[in-house]
Amino acid sequence: PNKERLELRHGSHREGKRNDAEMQRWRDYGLGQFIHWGVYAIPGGAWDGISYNGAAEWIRSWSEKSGAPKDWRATYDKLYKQFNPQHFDAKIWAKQAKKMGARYMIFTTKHHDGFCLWPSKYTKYTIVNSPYKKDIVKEVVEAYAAEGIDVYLYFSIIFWNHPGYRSTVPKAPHDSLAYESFKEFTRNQLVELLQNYPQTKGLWFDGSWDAAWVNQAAWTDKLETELRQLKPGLIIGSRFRADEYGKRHFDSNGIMMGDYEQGWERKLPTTIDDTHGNDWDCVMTIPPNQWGYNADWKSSYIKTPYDLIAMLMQANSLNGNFVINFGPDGQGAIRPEESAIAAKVGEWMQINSEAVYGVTHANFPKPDYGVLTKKDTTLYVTVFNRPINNIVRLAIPKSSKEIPGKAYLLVNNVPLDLSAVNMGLDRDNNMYYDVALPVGFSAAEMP
Ligand code: JFZ
Repeated sequence: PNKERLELRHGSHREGKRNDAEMQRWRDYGLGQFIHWGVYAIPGGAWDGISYNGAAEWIRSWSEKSGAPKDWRATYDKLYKQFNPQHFDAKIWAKQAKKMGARYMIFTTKHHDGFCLWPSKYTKYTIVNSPYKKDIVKEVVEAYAAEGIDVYLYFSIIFWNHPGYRSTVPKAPHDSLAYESFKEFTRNQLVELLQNYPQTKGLWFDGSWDAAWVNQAAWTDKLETELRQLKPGLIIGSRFRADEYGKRHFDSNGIMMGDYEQGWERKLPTTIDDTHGNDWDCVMTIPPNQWGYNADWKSSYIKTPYDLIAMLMQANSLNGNFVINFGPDGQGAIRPEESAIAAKVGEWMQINSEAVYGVTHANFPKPDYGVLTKKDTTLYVTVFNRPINNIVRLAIPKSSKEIPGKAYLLVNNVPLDLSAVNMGLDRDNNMYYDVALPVGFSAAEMP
């Protein structure tokens, strides 16, 4: 039965995909970089020799019940007085991201603790009052823009420290009043960021799950319109606001709110149907779930460059971008282990990036040995499970107007044997082609 469509006042602003140049540019990125940096990088997941059992950027919420030192919050809230990163050089980060092959980056201007890495006029809890003083957001935006990498600003709605912040719907009059001032503060900061950093391509919202925020459908709707007017072409994901029924990401009619789906956090779709035809990206940590710097890197599984490349290709084969997170330390240095991973991914991208940038899903049967991406008349076959007979078989739908003419390896452009195979599967809708892999070229060459 057809479900009745609701008349929504604060639902999605659009049906179907955006088709402007800015959004097409976003779609073509393929690979991005996330950077989580803030005062949480100073403790790096531990204090006084005791480890916090959670994501390092959440350490302020550490309770004494779960082992936090006495007066932990008061200690944390003073950490900005030691924030003076001596190794911070945004140009080094940007060059490394460029070498990795990232075409966009997302930077934490302010995480849940509320510490602003730019000199916001609207709070004292900013970089200006740290010993570092200089505008870090400006340095980052300019360094990445100089490398041709598009910058997106991460902004947490949650601000644990702000007197007006409420996580649940305010009931008492003084709470409502406080929250009104917090809303105005949030709006002012967003306008400030867009005005201060006109190179910004989009905003990446977080912490918008609070009941108090979800309850603000009319106001957040108006704010979204204001931000988009301020910066035509601005890209905002599905994690900004809720409709009047409190539905997030997708409104009560099931239509995505925002320009791309932000629900793929540390997870990936398996089939194209899982994506509902939406634009999306996957943001991924290198450890299981650490975004900010955690000094203890060894006690959890660290994804290998191979793991990340497999995810990158899975994402791109399903029309998504893949974003790898980095957590610089309290001095502003990206740890050597992360730099090594970035370098390895970059080596692979050096050879294979044309199978990543500007590609789309190839609407052919998915092979078991790997994934397919497509650009114009080129089909890219990324092989992760090399067939034991060294033959990669492609199934091309009979309805396809494109017939493989030649095959070669991206690594050296050497032509490979390609032959049409008549499987005699008369009721099958596919034609088959075999590509012989050279025996000397092995998966061991993968990072
Ligand atoms: C949030 C933050 O709390 C975290 O510290 C980090 O910044 C990350 C990128 O975003 O964590 C989330 C947000 C959304 C989901 C899970 C964790 N989610 O939608 O499943």
